[in-house]
Order: sequence, then structure tokens, then C-alpha cells
Amino acid sequence: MIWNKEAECMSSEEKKEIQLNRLKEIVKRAYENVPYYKKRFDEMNLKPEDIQKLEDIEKLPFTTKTDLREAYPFGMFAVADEEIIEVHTSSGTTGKPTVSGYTQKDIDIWSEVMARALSMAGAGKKDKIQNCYGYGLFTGGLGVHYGTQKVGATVIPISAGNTNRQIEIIQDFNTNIITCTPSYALYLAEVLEKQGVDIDKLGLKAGVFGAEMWTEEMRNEIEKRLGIDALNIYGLTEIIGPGVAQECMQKNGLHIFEDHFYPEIIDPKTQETLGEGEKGELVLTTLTREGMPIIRFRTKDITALRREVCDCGRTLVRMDRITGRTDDMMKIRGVIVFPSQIERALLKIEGMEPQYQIIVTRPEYLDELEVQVEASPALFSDEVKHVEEVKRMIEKQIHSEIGLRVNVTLVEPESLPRSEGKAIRVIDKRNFE
Ligand code: DLL
Repeated sequence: MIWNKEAECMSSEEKKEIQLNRLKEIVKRAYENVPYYKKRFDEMNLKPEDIQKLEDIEKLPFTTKTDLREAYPFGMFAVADEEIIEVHTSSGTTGKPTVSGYTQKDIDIWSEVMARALSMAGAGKKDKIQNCYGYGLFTGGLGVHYGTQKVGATVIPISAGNTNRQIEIIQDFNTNIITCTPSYALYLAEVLEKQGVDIDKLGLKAGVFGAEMWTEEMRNEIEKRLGIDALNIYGLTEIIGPGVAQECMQKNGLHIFEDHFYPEIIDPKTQETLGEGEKGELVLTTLTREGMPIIRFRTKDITALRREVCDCGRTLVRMDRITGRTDDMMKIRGVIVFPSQIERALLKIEGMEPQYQIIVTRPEYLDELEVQVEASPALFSDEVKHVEEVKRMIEKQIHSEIGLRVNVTLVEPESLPRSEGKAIRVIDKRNFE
């Protein structure tokens, strides 16, 4: 089902015209209402009138997560406080998150793009959508919620966690579409199998999975074990939340809702714009956001754009599934974690040196985080009991820093590799290529 044929199937000329008009407007709005952008433009001797064609976007400055953090909490808002009706933050648990502010119009846009996304998964008025993304400051829960209501389907706002209850509701309410992270979908499949539930008797037909990296192999596994179509959804808080891009039933790339979000791919090193099909960092500009217009946001997500028209009939550009990041941000069970947070936790413990390595694995379906920490020579020759205590203390400290349980292993002094350049802190054994 195509939710908005006019927007999703327009000709390339029409699309470019809309994009250019909106780009001019958003640049003007950002310049006139966000001091940060005024300053950046002035420094570069740029005026909103310098944008005359779409390619002129390359003249504009990039916006980074650091810029947004520095504007914490509301420095990037382009409207008065009374116009903002909702806020969300990125899914990291500590440190200063980035904040996104929405006007009523922004919530309407979010509902619209999410309605398009859910329609791609076959959602219609008769469907029940069990929304297992977390509700709260995280955008997953409410984004899917608004989209479901816009479509006219029934939203089951169960939020994340409590797997037994999820399964009970899937059965009792005859859920048709499920929304959660792909790793949680696999975990659900496993628990269903353990409970001996016959999946053919369930009403499930599709799943809309995102918020973390996953692979084609994972898709096959989820589809087989849950008996559904598993579709990829992409988005980020800074731009709007989920609903920046979504896969259709062709399962051949994610359609970007280009009339609202303008994509570019750049070489993360040279910052040069790359051509169609070339892999690089995705950069996004919000074309219609009112509360918080964002110009050329460097997502740090690696992908490529493809412009051939899709067999589904949509003319919207497609992006490949995300295969990596240009920074060391990890998403562990859907939560953003930076190695610096682990380091901060270690440094809070007296006598602890920040010699550590983080190992991320996905032994079955859920991510595991192991932190190897070098023990001091004194500790290493200590009694086992004391070593255990220190290990538990580190685990507790990391837990309070990142909100996730980790396994700490104390290793021999000077046993972790030293590097002459940038230390390799993270060994991610999950394979997303
Ligand atoms: O994860 C928004 C979202 C919610 C998307 C629910 C999809 C479903 P943040 O917490 O701000 O927002 O994290 C954004 O998550 O830059 C990517 O690195 C990663 N990410 C999101 N979707 C995907 C995906 C939400 N489908 C960051 N594949 C982004 C790979 C994804 N990575």
C-alpha cells in the first residue's frame, strides 16, 4: 500500500522543484531564527540568497552531534518555547544527550512519514500494531505510535521489555505487525520456540525493525522463525526519529522520504560529495522541520544512495542498509554507548588505570558487552576474593554510567595491546557487513 502516492511517486523534476523551494525556506528560517546558524553563515560570508539551485547545498556548513550537544538543551530551537509541544533525546543514557524539539507541524510531519513507513509494511486500518519500542524520551515508541494512529490501525503501546507479556498479547490480541529492534525480534522468536508456540497460529504478518545495525542474514532468520516479512526502518533523533527511511516489500534498500529529508553522501575524510552508488557518510538536511531545522547533519552512518526506480513504483531514492559508522559509537541493545563512558567509569575507581578494551558480541540474539581491564600488578598478585570485589565494583560503576550490565574481566598487567596512534578500544565481533 502506498500511503501518499503524490509524494512517494513524483517525477524527478517535481521532486527537485519541491526540494529546492523547501531548502531555500529552511535555510532562511535557520539563518533568521537560530543564532548558531546565523553565526556559522556569517563566518563563512554566506547568505540564504546564495542558495539558488540544489547543488548549492554544498556551500552550507555541516552540523555535527557536538554542535547539538553544545547547544544543549534548547539552543537549536527556531521557535519560541510556547510553540514547542514535545521533546525527545537521543538514546544514550548519560552525558549530555542531543535534544530534538517538535512543534505541532513537526509532529504532523512525523506522523505522516511514519504512516508511509508502516504502510510499506502493509499496515492498514484493520491491523493491530504491537509497538515494542521504548516509550519515553527515545523516539522509537512515540514515532511508531503517531504513525499507527495516522494510518488508522490499532496501536498496542506495550513499550519494550517483559517478553512473556509481549507473547501473551501477541496471542490474545492477534497482533499483525510488530515493531522493535531486530535483535529483540530474534529473541522473541527464541522465546516463542521455547514455549512451543505454533507461529502459524499467530496473526503476525510483518515487522518493522530498526534503531540498530543488522544484516541480511538476520532478516532471513527473523522471517523464517517468525513467519513474517521483516523490514528495515531508519531514523535518528536529531532529524526527527524513526521514519527518515523505510524499506518496502521489495526489500532492496530503504526509501528516504526526500520531500522532508534531503540526503547526501560524503567522503568522511575529505568531506567531498560522492556520487550515486558510492559508499560514504550519510548527511541529512531537514527540509520542513519547524521547531528544529537542521542543515547538513553528519550522521556518521555509512551507506550509499541508489536512484533507479523501485519495482514498488515509488520514485524516492533508496539507501543501502547501514553497514558501519565513522566514529566509535556503539549501539548495544538499542542504547547508544561511547567508549569514553566506559573510560569515565573506570577513572572513577581509585587506582584504576584506563587500560581497557571493549568486546561486543552477539552470542545468540542479544548483544553482550565485555570490558577487559588491566589489573595493577599489586591487584594481580592479590587474593582472589579481592580481585572479585574489584571486578564487581567496576561492573557496578559501568552500569551506573551507561545503564547496561556488562561483564568485566581483569587481565594481566600490560597484556592489552598498546598502540602508537589511536588506541583500539572496541572490538566489535558482530558482523554487519
Ligand atoms: O534509533 C530512531 C529509531 C527508532 C530508528 C526506532 C528506527 C526505529 P537514535 O537513538 O537517535 O534514534 O539513534 C540513531 O541509530 O544514527 C544509526 O546509527 C542507528 N540506527 C537507527 N536505525 C538504524 C537502522 C533511533 N535501521 C542512530 N540500521 C543512527 C542501522 C540504525 N542503524
